Amino acid sequence: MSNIVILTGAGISAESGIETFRADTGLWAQHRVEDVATPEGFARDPARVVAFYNGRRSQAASVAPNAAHDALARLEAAHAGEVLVVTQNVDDLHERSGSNNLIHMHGALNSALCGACEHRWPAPLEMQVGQKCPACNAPAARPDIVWFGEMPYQMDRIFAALSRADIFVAIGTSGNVYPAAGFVAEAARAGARTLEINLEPSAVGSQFDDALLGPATQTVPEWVDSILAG
Ligand code: BJW
Repeated sequence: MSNIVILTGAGISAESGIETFRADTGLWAQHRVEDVATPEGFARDPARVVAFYNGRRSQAASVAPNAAHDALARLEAAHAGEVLVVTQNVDDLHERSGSNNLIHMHGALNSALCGACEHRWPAPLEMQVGQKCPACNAPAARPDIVWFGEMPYQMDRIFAALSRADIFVAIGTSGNVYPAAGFVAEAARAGARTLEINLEPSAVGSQFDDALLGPATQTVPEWVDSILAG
């Protein structure tokens, strides 16, 4: 009975129509990271940041999960051991496909966070700058997103899962952002077999035991079928 930890990145949602970050025409080619994905950028120009995430939230609401998300939900339902999906994505396509054992380590578009008391509540489709927190009334609402320099969520739970993983798979992530890019080394140290699924080898591709190259909507269902076939 194997325990499987799966790290997903923007590539798994690309074929649903959500842009990745580091492609030539991706989000970081259109916006400066410092402006939209740092606490300093939010402090300088909250309207710009709120508008950026409002646009991303409405885009995510307009697309559907694809065969790769569906295959991971199928794996969780049918596999005898633990299946944990750790996603860096802030869209909700994994949960809409039926994945339940899921960690959003970089936050979620559909959540709002109070910058004063850390209360969380469902984000409206259009957040406003200075919206009041329903718990403490401070005008300090922000998108519940982990920006550069902030601590990703549920790291203790992720490292505990990596330490007991038999199989670690990274899907559609470029391996440029830490701590997620370090999970393959952590899993390998714990004795897991490691697999990278991507269009091309990532920045940390040489650290994986195996690679499956191709679009996620084909490669992920193929891999899930092979696991479920035993
Ligand atoms: C397909 C496909 C298809 C396409 N099928 N595949 C120096 C060394 C080490 C670390 C650091 C350092 N300096 C600073 C740091 C830390 C920093 C960091 O890593 N910086 C690097 C840039 C060097 N990290 C942090 O700050 C993190 N926090 C942290 O470390 O806390 C600890 C700490 C706190 C305080 C002080 C000190 C330490 C936080 C990182 C937050 C990342 N946030 C973002 C934006 C917010 C979310 C959002 O707006 O959506 O998260 S950045 C962005 O990158 C986003 C993503 O989740 C993340 C990863 O991107 P991803 O998913 O890999 O996408 P792409 O576009 O890069 O790649 C897509 C891949 O898909 C490609 O490989 C394609 O080939 C593939 N693909 N189509 C299969 N159809």
